[in-house]
Amino acid sequence: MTRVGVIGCGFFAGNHLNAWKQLAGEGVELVAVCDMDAGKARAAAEAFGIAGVYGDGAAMLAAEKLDLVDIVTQVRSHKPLVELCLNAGVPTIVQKPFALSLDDCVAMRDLSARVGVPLAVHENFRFQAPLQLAKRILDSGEIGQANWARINFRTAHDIYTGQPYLRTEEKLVINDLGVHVLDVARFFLGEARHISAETQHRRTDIAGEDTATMLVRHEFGAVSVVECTYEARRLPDLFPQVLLELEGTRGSVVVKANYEVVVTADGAARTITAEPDVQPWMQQPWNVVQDSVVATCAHILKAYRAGEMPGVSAADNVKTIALCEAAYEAAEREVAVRPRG
Ligand code: NAD
Ligand code: 89Y
Repeated sequence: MTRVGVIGCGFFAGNHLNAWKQLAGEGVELVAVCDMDAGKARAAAEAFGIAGVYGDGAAMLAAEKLDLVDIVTQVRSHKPLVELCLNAGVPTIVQKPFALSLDDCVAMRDLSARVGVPLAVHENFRFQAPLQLAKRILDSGEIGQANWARINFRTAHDIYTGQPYLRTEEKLVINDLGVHVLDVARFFLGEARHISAETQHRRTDIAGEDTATMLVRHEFGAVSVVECTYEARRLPDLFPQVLLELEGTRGSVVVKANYEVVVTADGAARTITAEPDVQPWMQQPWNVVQDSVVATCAHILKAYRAGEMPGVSAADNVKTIALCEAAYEAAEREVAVRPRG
């Protein structure tokens, strides 16, 4: 049995709570929730039948015997909460973005190594069902060595009502979405040698940039074009699907709208549909993300139980954050930038 406590019961936490509940069959027990807003903690506890309700992470850790803490708060609270959990010896997961500065991410990664307590980042977009299928096809060797990709997330879905804090972030789209799509670029093509980026602030009633068009040269020579925007006014709006075009020496994998995956290998093409596993608690248009939350939780849980590093470990995510930092610098200085580390 893995006893899980969740810190943060806001907009996105319902997906984590539902995911852990869905994993009950795998031996997960949701035993405690915590939110500094007492009403939100109580509401989550009632909705999910959770006995432990707390307004403070330290109180939760002192009172409960937890095997895993899942932090689903906004980014500025991540470092103190991660430190609290790791110093209490509890394996921890923290939502994206890991932190706003690379130095803070490195400090959390290093603390995890020093105290010998695992830390992972809930980076879920690479777990979207069609991307997982594309990765399995790539790993099978069917399309040969991948050497070019285009990854995009283009939407004008109203994200600001559910997440009003996004309106006031002065660095918006790379920190909020770039973390996902640059992570996907690393997932398929490996580490980045350098990145160039153009950012745009197309919507005038928000504080930050809402569009980023990035070009990555990867260590092994591959190139990716990585795009994310909250200001693409087109229908159908595919929020929150990530699209992918991946080309290799023998063929390609293209993830199109609505989970259609076209695989071309040695001159022959076939189409597969990689639908997310839709559960009754999920709703459109979020279900591909909600399914990826379950997959991310299951992946990290399995790795922690086996004493292994999850694919989305803190050490892995530091490289995505380094790429985001380099993208902001590249856009500002109008040059290609090598990520730190
Ligand atoms: P939110 O503000 O709606 O909820 C956060 C909750 O955390 C609030 O209820 C707040 O009271 C609580 N909180 C803050 N500090 C706390 C502390 N120290 N102790 C206890 N409770 C505390 O935010 P949200 O929209 O749910 O976003 C949370 C995180 O999820 C963000 O990092 C966001 O980027 C991320 N997110 C991820 C995805 C994804 O697909 N991976 C999607 C949306 C949001
Ligand atoms: O904050 C964003 C994320 O991480 O995934 C989708 C989102 O909620 C809005 O685009």
